[in-house]
Amino acid sequence: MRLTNDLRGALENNQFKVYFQPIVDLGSNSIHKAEALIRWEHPVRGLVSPAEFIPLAEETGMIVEIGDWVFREAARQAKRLREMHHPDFQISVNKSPIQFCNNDSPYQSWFGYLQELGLPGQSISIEITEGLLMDATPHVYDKLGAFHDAGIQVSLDDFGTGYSSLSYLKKFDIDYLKIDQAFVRNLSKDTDDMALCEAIIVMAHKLGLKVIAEGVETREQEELLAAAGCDYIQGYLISRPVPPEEFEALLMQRL
Ligand code: G
Ligand code: G
Ligand code: MN
Ligand code: NA
Repeated sequence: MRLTNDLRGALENNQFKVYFQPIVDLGSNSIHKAEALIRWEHPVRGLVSPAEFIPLAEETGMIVEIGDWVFREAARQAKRLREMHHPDFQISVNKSPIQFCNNDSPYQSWFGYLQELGLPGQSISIEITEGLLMDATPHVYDKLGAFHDAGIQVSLDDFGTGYSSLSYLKKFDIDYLKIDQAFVRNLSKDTDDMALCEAIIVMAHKLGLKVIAEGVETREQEELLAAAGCDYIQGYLISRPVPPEEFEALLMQRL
């Protein structure tokens, strides 16, 4: 397929870019976290959504190399933001389940790269989905354990949309739950969604996890989530994912 062929050359031809979306700490109203989201600037098609090319990258195994590249970009940005803006700045990176099955996943070299940059593990968090934990092999346990030992934090992405058996919340060391935007979208009208968000937040806190709500687009949603005790929010209300230069400008404006 055409797009798959183009994808092969995209890394060498510098067509990928990592954008950053701020995550606001509701307690202090400050930004010391962001999610890294890859973008593909295709020479003919323009911006191609990761929703379109990440599945292709997974099928072809290219996700391993692409994921490695995203990690390095994110780590470099974390270093810069820690020096310039906030000493505890943390960037979260999405990890596809394929990156856990694959034996040649470069994750060991990630720890080396952090050391090279003089960054502690806490400068990075990885976002995984419930699907990965549902059919977790010993291999997955080992890798998550290795991340944890390196101080890298773990966020459970799209929480509530998978087969939430919840038992894995006990089995794995997870630091953040990210409430999926599906529960946030109609928060001000749908009392069921409000009940679900409140229950997720109470449960997470009792288990010692912090909660990040995704897809926050309105002030009203922010207020409802804050009242429910949510720790962090992310969404268009604060900013869309933006290129690193723009992200830095956004942080400066808030000072
Ligand atoms: O960026 P957007 O907001 O359009 O993201 C669409 C989807 O692509 C999301 O599910 C997101 O998690 C995924 N995605 C974005 N960047 C990355 C990445 O670097 N690695 C992986 N595995 N998925 C990503
Ligand atoms: O699967 P994951 O949660 O990593 O993907 C996040 C996706 O949600 C990205 O495509 C990102 O661009 C998008 N996104 C981020 N904030 C908002 C928002 O406030 N509203 C909507 N509709 N999408 C958002
Ligand atoms: Mn994510
Ligand atoms: Na997410």
